[in-house]
Amino acid sequence: MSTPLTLGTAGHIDHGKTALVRALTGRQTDRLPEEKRRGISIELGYAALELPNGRRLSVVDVPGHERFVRTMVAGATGIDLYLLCVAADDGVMPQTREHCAVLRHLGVPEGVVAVTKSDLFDPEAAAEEIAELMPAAEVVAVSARENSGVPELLAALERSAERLPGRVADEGEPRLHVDRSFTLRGIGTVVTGTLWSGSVCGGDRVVILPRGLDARVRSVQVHDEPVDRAMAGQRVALALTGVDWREVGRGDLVCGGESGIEPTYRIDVSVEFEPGTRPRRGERLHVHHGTREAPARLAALGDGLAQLRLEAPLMPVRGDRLVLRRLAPPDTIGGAVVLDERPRRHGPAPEVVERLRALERGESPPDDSPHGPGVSGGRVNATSAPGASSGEQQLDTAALELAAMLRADGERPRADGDLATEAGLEPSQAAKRLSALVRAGLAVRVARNLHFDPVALETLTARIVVMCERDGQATIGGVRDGLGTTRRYAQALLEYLDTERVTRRQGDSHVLRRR
Ligand SMILES: Nc1nc2c(ncn2[C@@H]2O[C@H](COP(=O)(O)OP(=O)(O)O)[C@@H](O)[C@H]2O)c(=O)[nH]1
Ligand SMILES: [Mg+2]
Repeated sequence: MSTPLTLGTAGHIDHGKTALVRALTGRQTDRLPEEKRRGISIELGYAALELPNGRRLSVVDVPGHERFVRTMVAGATGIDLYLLCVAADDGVMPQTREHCAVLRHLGVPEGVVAVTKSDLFDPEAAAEEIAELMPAAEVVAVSARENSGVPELLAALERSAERLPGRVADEGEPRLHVDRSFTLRGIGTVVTGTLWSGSVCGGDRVVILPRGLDARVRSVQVHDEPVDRAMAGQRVALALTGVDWREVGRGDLVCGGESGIEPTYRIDVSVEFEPGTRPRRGERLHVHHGTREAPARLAALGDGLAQLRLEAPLMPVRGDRLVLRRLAPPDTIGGAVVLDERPRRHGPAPEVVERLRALERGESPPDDSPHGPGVSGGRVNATSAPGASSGEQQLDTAALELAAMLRADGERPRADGDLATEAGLEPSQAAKRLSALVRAGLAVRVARNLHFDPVALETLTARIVVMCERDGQATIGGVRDGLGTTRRYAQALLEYLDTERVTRRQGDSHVLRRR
């Protein structure tokens, strides 16, 4: 059996990614009402693709909107090959470039470029721009409307898949970065994601990080079909017992009980920046790993090495790839490879560089010192660990519990007071932890006494923006009905978008500001 592979789409908004996935797989991956009506992808979409030679690929369809690059990164993480779509009439656009940078820094070397909409426009000019941007890639002109170019595209994907080195079967402990969790009647908690390494089968004990929850795998599915064992490279759905579906979500890591992976707030890396985009000294960046992200500051160590000091935990392993994004103006500015996932806090020094270079070569340095503080047994449990300086505050279990509640509440989070009661905290203690979560990017304060999970808020924002684009404006009543929510949430969201300068109030309605 050939090794399982996952294919991810990439490319600017409206460049025909979702239409092409549909032409290839028969599956409509846009599911939200706004996605269907406006034809804009907001969430990740999934489908299975069987190539003519019988090889099966998992397909992840990503959004192209500039606001959703973090969703794109979460979808592109763990993919083996890309399908970059460039519209013949538009050519290379900003998110074409940014998605290419993300793919490069994630280390996805293989894939095919489709010049889409070639029924509308001669694909030649777009093909020339692509040759400059991705000189090594095969380029195929297609039209999803006329279903032309599809056999050629499939053949190019087959060739691309064959060039991949292929994974070693059963490489180590299982690691699955969760992109969704939900509950199914009669089955219970289900999480999905791409299995990065190892294999999983029913009965396995797993740990869910960063909170360190124990669970057991009840059953495993790949593309809606039950399997005995899922292998690295497959998109997998795991039914879990021992955890509620609301306790797990996008950004979490499901790993083997013996993996030894622990959440960390510091990572030593080798970095590479896009031309002309070095971060300013002390600039706050976003570090993306797996389906999770954390704000961080980068301390240069010299010689292309750096220490990332994180404000929220990540769960990387040596050799993993990270994507570095700038917040304002938002853009992907580089990538990094993990050399030490739990270093001490240190600055530039010859012995630091020497040690990291040794790790990079795969050697374990003689003085392999004990790891940094603050985490043990896979659980984050120190508020402020000894050795961590101010500005490197770590989140305690109560904070992570509040974050998990917000994530579970999704589009309708309970008020701050109810969060405190549920967690058994005094309001002032809860407020402190909510502020820490906001600083760490794990919660967003939307109104007095109301916080949202950032992923849920991003989707809601997107849906409201799409409504505004469609109707020219949005009202409280319109948002309430459109989102199927209550007046209270609709009002809080619109006022929040005004203060964030996404929209502007005009009488009783809110209109989009020009970006
Ligand atoms: N004429 C033509 N229109 C297309 C083609 N592919 C997509 N479209 C249209 O372009 C718009 C955007 O397509 P979509 O697949 O949603 O783009 P995405 O944002 O990249 O996923 C939709 O209105 C599609 O119907 C094509 O091959 N030819
Ligand atoms: Mg789309």
